[in-house]
Order: sequence, then C-alpha cells, then structure tokens
Amino acid sequence: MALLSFEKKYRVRGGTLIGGDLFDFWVGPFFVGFFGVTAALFAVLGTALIFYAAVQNGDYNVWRINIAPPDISYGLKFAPLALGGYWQLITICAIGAFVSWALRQVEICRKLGIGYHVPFAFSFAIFAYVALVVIRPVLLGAWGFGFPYGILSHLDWVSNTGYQFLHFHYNPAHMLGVTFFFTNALALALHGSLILSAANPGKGEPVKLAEHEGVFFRDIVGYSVGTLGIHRVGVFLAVSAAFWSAVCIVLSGPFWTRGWPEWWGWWYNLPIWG
Ligand code: UQ1
Repeated sequence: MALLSFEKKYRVRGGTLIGGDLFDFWVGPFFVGFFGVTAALFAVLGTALIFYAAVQNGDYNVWRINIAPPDISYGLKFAPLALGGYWQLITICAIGAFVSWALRQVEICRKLGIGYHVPFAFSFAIFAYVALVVIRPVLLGAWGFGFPYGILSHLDWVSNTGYQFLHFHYNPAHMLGVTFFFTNALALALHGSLILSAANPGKGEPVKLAEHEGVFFRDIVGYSVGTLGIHRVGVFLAVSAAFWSAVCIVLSGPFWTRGWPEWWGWWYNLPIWG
C-alpha cells in the first residue's frame, strides 16, 4: 500500500495511554498525544534553561558553555540556581523529555499494532543517562557527582573521572561496553554492505534478495544468522553497549573506589598458584 494512503488508514483514534482523545491528533506529519505535549514542554524549557544559565555565566561562546552540578557539599539537596540549581532543573527537564519521548513511541506502537521494540531499545539510552546524573550521584550521596552540561566541560569530566580510577580501560564492565560498541560497527558494516551488495549487483544482473545474502555468509563462514536474525543481533548489540556503559560508571565509585588495574588482584589471589 502506498505510504500516504496507508498513513490515512492507520491514523485513527485510540491507543493513547493517558488523556483519551484530548491530544489524539497530528500536527503535520507528527503525532502529538499527551506525551508529545509534555516532551515539547520539557524540551523547550530545558533548552531555554541551558541558554539562560549560560548567559548568567557570561558564556556567549557555545564551546565554552559549562552548566555545572552543585558542589558536593550540597549533598542531595536543592542548590541555589546559579550554584547548580540550573543543572538540577535542566536534569529534571531532560529526564521528563526523554521519558515522554519513550512513552510517545509506546502510544504510536499501540496505534500501529506493532511491538514495543523501539521504546524498549530507547529506554536503554535513557537508562545510561539516568545512571550518570541520578543513580551514581544518589549512590555517592551528592548531585555534584553528575556530569556538567557543556561541550568541552563534559569531556573534561569524563577524562578526570576516568583518571581517578588510574586506567579506566581495566574496568571489566567498560571492556564489555567497548567490545559491544566495536561489535555494533562490525555488525552494521556486514549488514549494510551485504544489503547494498544484493541491491546493486552490477550492470545487467538482476537485483538479488535474501537467498543470495544468506548464501554469501554460508559460503564464507559456514553460517548465516538470517535476515530476521541479524536485526535481533543488532538490537542485542545496541542495547548491550548502552547497558554495560551504564554499569561500568555506576560500579566506579559506589562499588569500587581504587584504581581499576587493582581490581584484577583477584587473579593473583586465586588459591591455585604454586
Ligand atoms: C547474515 O547471515 C544475514 O542473513 C542473511 C544478514 O541478513 C541480511 C546479514 O545482514 C548478515 C550480516 C549476516 C551475517 C551474520 C553472521 C553472524 C554470520
């Protein structure tokens, strides 16, 4: 069915989680819904707060913007606006916007009668952000452990936090995260190039389909994961990269305070050495 006539067919009422018919409409190509309204409000307010706080700091150069969390001495309390309060409000807006976006995806899935795989996968990205600015700071007892909002300043935070643990690449959960990120690139390179090779066979050759794709991999490595399977692999790799990234930073501080190279001491402490 042509896309435009299909859209007419599926653009029917229902499927909303909250608000009934109240926000059950489209603006141009965009479905609105209750969570479209909340996502827009949080996003606009959060963005405005970023620029307002930047101007308060006297930063007119976008590269230099740095909206820092409160000092550690504020613990888990609210801080004055200019002393981390803006960071706290911006964080609330960001989480509100991200969660609204996920719930709007859920409403669209319900309207279409499809699975919830997209909001499921997106929720891992939200988890990774929340791990950095809520879960780890709460476990460490201060909002000041969150990362600052700024292009260069958040890079400084990552570098400083990494060096606090001497060599972050020795963090086993970081190893898993990095390995998943690299494997994502491998999988997408294989998949993208395989699909393009079947769709672009060369002059005079007919376009090829799934059979040829599968045979290519059975010929070269003796196994094909299949056309549906590669997408299962893709989602698994993607959410695993986000998941282990979140785990590796939540471990650092709340559950391990020494250098990460030292963690490998368990190897020397095995009771098997002569
Ligand atoms: C694959 O086997 C397959 O099925 C035909 C795809 O679908 C189009 C793929 O994209 C890829 C990359 C593979 C190969 C994957 C493995 C794990 C052998």
